[in-house]
Amino acid sequence: MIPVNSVLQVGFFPDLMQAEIQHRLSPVSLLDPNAAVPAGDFNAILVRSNTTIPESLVRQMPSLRLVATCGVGYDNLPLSYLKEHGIRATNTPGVLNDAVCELAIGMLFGLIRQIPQSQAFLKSGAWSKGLLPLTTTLAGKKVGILGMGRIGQDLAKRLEPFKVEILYSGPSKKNVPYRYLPNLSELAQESDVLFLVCPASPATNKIINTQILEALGPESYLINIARGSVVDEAALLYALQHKRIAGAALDVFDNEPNPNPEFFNLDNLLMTPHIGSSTAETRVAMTKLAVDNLEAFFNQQPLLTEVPN
Ligand code: 8YV
Repeated sequence: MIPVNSVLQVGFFPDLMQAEIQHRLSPVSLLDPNAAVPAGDFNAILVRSNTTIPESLVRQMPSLRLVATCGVGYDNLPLSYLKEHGIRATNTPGVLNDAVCELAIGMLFGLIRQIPQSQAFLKSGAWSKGLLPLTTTLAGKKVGILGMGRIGQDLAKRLEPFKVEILYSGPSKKNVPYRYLPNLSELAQESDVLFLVCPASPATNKIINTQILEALGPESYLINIARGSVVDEAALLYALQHKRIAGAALDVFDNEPNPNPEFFNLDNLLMTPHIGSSTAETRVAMTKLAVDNLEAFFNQQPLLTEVPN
């Protein structure tokens, strides 16, 4: 049982997620995380990973003991403040891997086979007048993955049948049958396609910079399904504008939901508005897991998926 008025729900949740929440608890809603906390004695926050919880908000909540974020990423939480004050946090790993990997594979082929450009060509009536430029085959290529965690491993398994060699980088070697390259520059140099699947953290902030993009080179592609902060966007913009890399696919950006409009003018960039986990099944599963964590907390049971902090 989750006590009435014990949970502050911060930010907007789409209908399907909200229905799942209402079914199981009666939160007090605060749409704007920068607004004053409504009167009440809240023990927990429920939030989505696209809403940042400012430290100023949690400072107003002396009884806060748990923050449950609906998302695998938790860069939206003021982790050092939470740690300092013994406030625990949960996220929703695992349940979104399928949706995120499916999008990643879709972006890969959309990008290298130029599916959006091909549809535009067809719809424009140009088919009867000319030919599209030839694209490139994935088979036989090397695919790099930065971040061989849960999602990275699921993505690698899905890539295997495409007859590619899989390489990866990250802070440590994993027990996986792929070649480990601790040096990101070397990974970029060897990869024909480089997927970013690592968590956002101070260590990965703008880790994809000019040097890495130059190492990737004019024949290779970058795909970011992690967080915008992992990429130095000015460097990427330059690399795309000057064809220093072959192309990119981005599901995530700095300054969401208003990415830099200079990205909109590029024909070697495929963009989606952070839809990695946005399937109905996945969003329900994420909400369920977030609420399961709240329930475990209020029932004094072990948390199901606690954020390491
Ligand atoms: C969504 C995500 O943006 O899980 C994450 O970390 O980035 C995505 O699933 C988010 O969860 C929206 O609620």
